Amino acid sequence: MATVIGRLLGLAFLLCFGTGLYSHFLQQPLPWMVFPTRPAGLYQLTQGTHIVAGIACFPLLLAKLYVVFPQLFRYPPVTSFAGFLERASIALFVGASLVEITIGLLNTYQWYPFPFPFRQVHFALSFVIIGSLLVHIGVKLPLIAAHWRAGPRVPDEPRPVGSALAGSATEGLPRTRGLTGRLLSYIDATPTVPARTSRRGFLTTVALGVTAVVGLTAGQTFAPLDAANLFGPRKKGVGQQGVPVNRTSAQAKVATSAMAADWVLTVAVGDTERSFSRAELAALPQTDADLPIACVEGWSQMASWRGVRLRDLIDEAGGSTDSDLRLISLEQRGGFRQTEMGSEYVRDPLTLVALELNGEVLDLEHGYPARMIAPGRPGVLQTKWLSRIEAIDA
Ligand SMILES: Nc1nc2c(c(=O)[nH]1)N[C@H]1C(S)=C(S)[C@@H](COP(=O)(O)O)O[C@H]1N2
Ligand SMILES: [Mo]
Repeated sequence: MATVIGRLLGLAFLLCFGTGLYSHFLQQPLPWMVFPTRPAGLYQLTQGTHIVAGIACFPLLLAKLYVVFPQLFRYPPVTSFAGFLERASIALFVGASLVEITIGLLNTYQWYPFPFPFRQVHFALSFVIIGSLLVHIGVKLPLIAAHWRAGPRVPDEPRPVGSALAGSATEGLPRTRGLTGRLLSYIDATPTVPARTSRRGFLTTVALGVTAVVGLTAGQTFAPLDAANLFGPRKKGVGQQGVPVNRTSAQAKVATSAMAADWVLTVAVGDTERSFSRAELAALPQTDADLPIACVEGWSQMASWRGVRLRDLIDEAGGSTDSDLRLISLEQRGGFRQTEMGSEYVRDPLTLVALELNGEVLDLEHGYPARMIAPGRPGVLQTKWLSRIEAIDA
């Protein structure tokens, strides 16, 4: 049972780790990194998977802890070096995992009751988790190998949950010497604990738990599950122009500057600057694109945008689409007032300086007078209330 749940948990953690790294590097790329801009919903998929797999970790981790619980508090706790490694990696793994998924869940609710920066800690802990998981698997490797070598078990009575996990798997195997032998005998010495529930009942409970927490939140990303989205913090279609708003114009303190009659979007390339009023932007050729807003916090929403192709605007201003860009918002403070965009997004014909959303003039809350919208990018980089676009010299 510990193995079955451990595998599922391992899979969920690997999904979270991979999609998490992708999200991290999109936001903080290394200089040589180039990202795919298509499919347009790629980030919606990876980040939706990240949140869903993370949420599934709650019942899985609790189930795993429940199954191995008696062994966690065995006495004496450590009798050998291998045993020490095993204990230490588990302590680290369990502690770090619980903190990781808890702050991750709180983040989806935009609630930060902890005194440290979320993103850096979530990122750093993921390496602690994967590292301790590798040590854990490494230490258990002899046991895992012995299990596979032992061949298929003869079907017998349903095995109770909470019975000695290892003892049965190594029964009848010849004793080996060295670290492996010490480890096996260490694990074999685990006392058998009485059955607390049947295997089938337990697995059903875990499956129901996973289905419930995933089913009741995944709708914030995966549209077909929208109706069942009871606990996801955002609902599809709720918000101005049918799209949720992440940070409001009031929070960003841009209500006045965004509505100002003399607003212009300045495009700076090399030593030249060109400013476009909203009317001038609207007079340039307009393009329609269906692109999602896909927030790192897990919600996403498809929307129809209309505006000027970014590459046309850069052309118009005399720039090259081989340059990376810096996008600057009217917002004076806040982490997302300034973002950078790789030239792969500049060249993509779906990347727009959007002036309209779902058939109407862009709402102030969605970034009026103009906002960036590009395929395959995290919501945080879809800068609202644009003020200035600068080419970054290579
Ligand atoms: N200037 C600015 N742009 C911003 C933000 C912000 O705080 N300031 N938030 C970003 C985030 S986190 C998301 S998810 C999207 C959400 O866009 P929406 O509010 O139009 O749905 O806008 C992005 N653009
Ligand atoms: Mo976001």
